[in-house]
Amino acid sequence: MKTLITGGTVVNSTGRGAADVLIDGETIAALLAPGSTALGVDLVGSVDAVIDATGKYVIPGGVDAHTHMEMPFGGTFASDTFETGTTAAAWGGTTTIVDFVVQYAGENPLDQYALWHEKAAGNCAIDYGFHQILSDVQDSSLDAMDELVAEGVTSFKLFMAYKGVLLSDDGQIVKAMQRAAQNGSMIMMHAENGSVIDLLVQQSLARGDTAPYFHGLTRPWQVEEEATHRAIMLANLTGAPLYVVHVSAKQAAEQIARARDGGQNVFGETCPQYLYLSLEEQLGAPGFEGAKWVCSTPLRSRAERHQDHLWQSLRTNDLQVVSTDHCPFCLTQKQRGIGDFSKIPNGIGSVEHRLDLLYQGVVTGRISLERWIEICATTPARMFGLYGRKGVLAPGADADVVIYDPAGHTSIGLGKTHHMNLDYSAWEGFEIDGHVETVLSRGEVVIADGEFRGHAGHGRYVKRELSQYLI
Ligand code: DUC
Ligand code: ZN
Ligand code: ZN
Repeated sequence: MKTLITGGTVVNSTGRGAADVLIDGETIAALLAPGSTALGVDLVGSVDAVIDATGKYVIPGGVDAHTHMEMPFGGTFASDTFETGTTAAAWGGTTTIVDFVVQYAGENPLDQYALWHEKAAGNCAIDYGFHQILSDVQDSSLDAMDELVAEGVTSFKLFMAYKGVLLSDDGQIVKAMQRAAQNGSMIMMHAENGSVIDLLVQQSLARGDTAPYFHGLTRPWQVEEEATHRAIMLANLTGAPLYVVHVSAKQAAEQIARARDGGQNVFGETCPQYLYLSLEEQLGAPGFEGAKWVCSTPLRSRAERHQDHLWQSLRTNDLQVVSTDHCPFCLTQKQRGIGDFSKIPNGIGSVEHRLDLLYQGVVTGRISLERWIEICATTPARMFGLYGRKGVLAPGADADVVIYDPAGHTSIGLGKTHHMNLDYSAWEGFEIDGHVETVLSRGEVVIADGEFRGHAGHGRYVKRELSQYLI
């Protein structure tokens, strides 16, 4: 099957230009000067399908490097399955996710890895890879790391919070970092000081401060900055590369910037919720409403201008990636925490909206068009060993292509554009300049004319290489 996308402006992280895109089977065959006779043949007549992208951007499919489909958490499971979550991702122009295999204390990492393959295989609408969460790191976890790297799981998330559930102490973190330094893998860090949070939570509940807002107040920026700094120091000690996930505090971003300026292999990710939403407006919503936005790290104060600082850090490359940390829980699940915010399952659902939300940064002049592609597709692909196949429109790459209409419009919310398995939208009422019009995954049209045309099982496991930032 050959497809020709004509008349559009191709945008890669390196630049933009008018070009036609020729797709042969699952991969991109050529980028051609506009006009179907560029090779001296009538291309339009020789292909099976022609897609007119006149006036549109033709961009690489988004790579969301941080999702939690079906994650067991807080006594329940994230509400999107691999099928519903990857379908919603496709609607939003994301064509690859990297999801987290969860290993809780006491579980075998390799068994969990096999379990995640069972959950995902045959169910995904788009391609997927895995990172592995390691909790309470043991010596056996270290050997598992080597085996997992051989399986294409080349990054490991450790937690400095959630004691007794996910947390590894500093000695355990150092052991895992030492192994990562040896086998070339990336350490991803949930950087919050868990002991301090646990104390502040106890004190808050004892005072009767039980509403969702206090989730934010008991995880203040100081615990994020401190843990980020500690993680950077431990990475420095061991020589391991470090990728700090879901950075929300400007002070944590500053720690990352400082480490990078000092020459260390430290990288930072933020998420749309930290760029747009706030402690005051969302977490502080009346009654139990704020539970919709309980996630960790928490939303930060707008008065303290964390959001502006994160946008700036994205523009200046002090932060490199925007992922979603997609971890949706329905209101019925969030209600476990009525009267005790610490029982609200942590997470926000955004996998469908990342490209649209970040495109608003282009519209408002915060980032360039090319930077939009870089932070949403190219860098996450390169960071996690997918580049070449994913994150770029070039001959030989997988034909994961989005046709984005800058003159289009997207109204986010339930009953509008919402395909996540979630009974509310954390983004209700957001009006987007721009629209994901057509999406191809490995050459197959999965979204077109306002319809999902893909199918569960199209998405394949992608065995990742080592981070291409370290070679
Ligand atoms: N943060 C969340 O909000 N949800 C899942 C895990 C995490 O670290
Ligand atoms: Zn986390
Ligand atoms: Zn996460």
